[in-house]
Amino acid sequence: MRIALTRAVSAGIGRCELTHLERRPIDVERARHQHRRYEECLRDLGCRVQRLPEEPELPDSVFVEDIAVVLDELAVITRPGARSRRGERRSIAAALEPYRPLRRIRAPGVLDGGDVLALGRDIYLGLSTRSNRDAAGQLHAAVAGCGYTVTEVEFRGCLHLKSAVTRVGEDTLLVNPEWVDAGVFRGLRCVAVDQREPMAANALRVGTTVLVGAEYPSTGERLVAQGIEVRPIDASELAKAEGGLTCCSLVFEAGEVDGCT
Ligand code: CIR
Repeated sequence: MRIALTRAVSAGIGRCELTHLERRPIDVERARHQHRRYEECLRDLGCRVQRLPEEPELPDSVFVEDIAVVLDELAVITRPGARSRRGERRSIAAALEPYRPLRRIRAPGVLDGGDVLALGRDIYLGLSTRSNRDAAGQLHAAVAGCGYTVTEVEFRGCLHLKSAVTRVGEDTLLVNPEWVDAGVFRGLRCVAVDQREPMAANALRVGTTVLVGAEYPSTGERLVAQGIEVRPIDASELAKAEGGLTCCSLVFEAGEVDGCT
């Protein structure tokens, strides 16, 4: 069974962290409506949505992706780069514990899940204002026994690595080439976003379907032209908090896989 772990939008989302965006008022009810539609879409694609209750004191807590890296064999609870987000860990760890053995990133490491792009056994970690080399070493130590490699990636212009690149097919990535050098991801086909839609690269693949921001129709068309099934989804209010489509869920199979040393 495929689980999608989510969390209700915080009443405090207007006080979210912002790095590359100007602060604009966020309509909480509109954000909640969009978030519920997002969850419905995940359900429709066969996920069992497990929604954690709202955390009014944790403005960014809807962006659960940053708090854990869930692999088939284990989950790594991160140490978010923004101090204001560290209180999000307790409830995410409790929610994941029934499904996976847990490992943790510890100080001085910092890591946001949005910087982690796992492609099979190849894990790419974006070095950013939120994720550092110390955490890359800790992540490597946690997962090497399961046969994963961790490659550090430089990028620019956006918050997280997955703002710049996400997986949209078995061997296909959606990339904003202004923000990351696609040559890093050897052997994979890259589809570039329409340059008028720089934020479009954060797409969420569930099974063989890809959720793409409804605000980015031209990039969506590029994916359709590649034979990819696309679901446009409006997350424009959450985007004001600098969050995209991958950020709002942790999607994983319920059953863990044994066999790591
Ligand atoms: C933050 O700055 O932490 C939030 N306002 C946005 C986090 C978005 N998460 C993601 O891209 N994985």
